[in-house]
Amino acid sequence: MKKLKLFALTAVALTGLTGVANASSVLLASDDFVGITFWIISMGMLAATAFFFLERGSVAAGWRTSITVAGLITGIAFIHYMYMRDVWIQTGDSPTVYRYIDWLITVPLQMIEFYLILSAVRKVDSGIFWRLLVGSLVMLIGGYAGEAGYINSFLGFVIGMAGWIYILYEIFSGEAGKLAAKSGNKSLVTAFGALRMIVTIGWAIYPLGYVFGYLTGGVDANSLNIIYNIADFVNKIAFGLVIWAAAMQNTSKRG
Ligand SMILES: *C/C=C(C)/C=C/C=C(C)/C=C/C1=C(C)CCCC1(C)C
Repeated sequence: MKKLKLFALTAVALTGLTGVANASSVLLASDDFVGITFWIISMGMLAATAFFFLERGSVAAGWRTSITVAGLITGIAFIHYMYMRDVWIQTGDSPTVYRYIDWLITVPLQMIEFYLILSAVRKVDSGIFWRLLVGSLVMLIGGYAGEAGYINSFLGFVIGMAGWIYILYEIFSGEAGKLAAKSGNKSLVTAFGALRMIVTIGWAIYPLGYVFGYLTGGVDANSLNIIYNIADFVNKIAFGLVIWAAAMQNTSKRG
């Protein structure tokens, strides 16, 4: 256990140092508010990652994997934020490709979380995970094709929305939603409900960013990036904290 913690912390510290070594020659300007949000969020992701890895051992065994995955999500986002921040500060361009690579890894990991928290308290069919994965791929590939200009940006939006609506269907009315309701575990039901609200309200910020950035006449890179940055802060860090809180509740009841 100690070794694992040490390893996790060393990994986090090393990536932090690599980032410092990569630091650009162009420094953050005091009026670059978008750049400032990139900095704040990258540090938030670092802190959350250290927190989740250190807390992993404090929860009941069945919940540990979900806490590890929460740390992986913020850790992967932390590294992408270091690159995104540099692209923004040095060029003033939207770091679209890094953002979508980050989403492409972290959104499926969040879909795994729904499966993991259900399986912490009961037996579940892995079909739940596969359906959520397909929904998230349709959402992200549609959005990327639209943002990167491979297809018409409105068409990309429609495809992306279809994927998201499918995910919402699965967690509200599909098998995942039904299993959570029937689980009989109070902390799980609360956590599942909170994660569902994050995927509904927190995630709605992204399509709004897309609408303001791409669909309402010309790309407004400032608002698009601020909106996406704030959304990531809520949807990755708060998402993990909700799981951690449920895990702690289940743990104290047992111990
Ligand atoms: C950590 C990153 C997360 C949770 C990213 C989530 C991204 C979305 C929910 C994106 C959704 C989009 C649509 C629903 C419509 C089309 C464009 C997207 C890809 C921005």
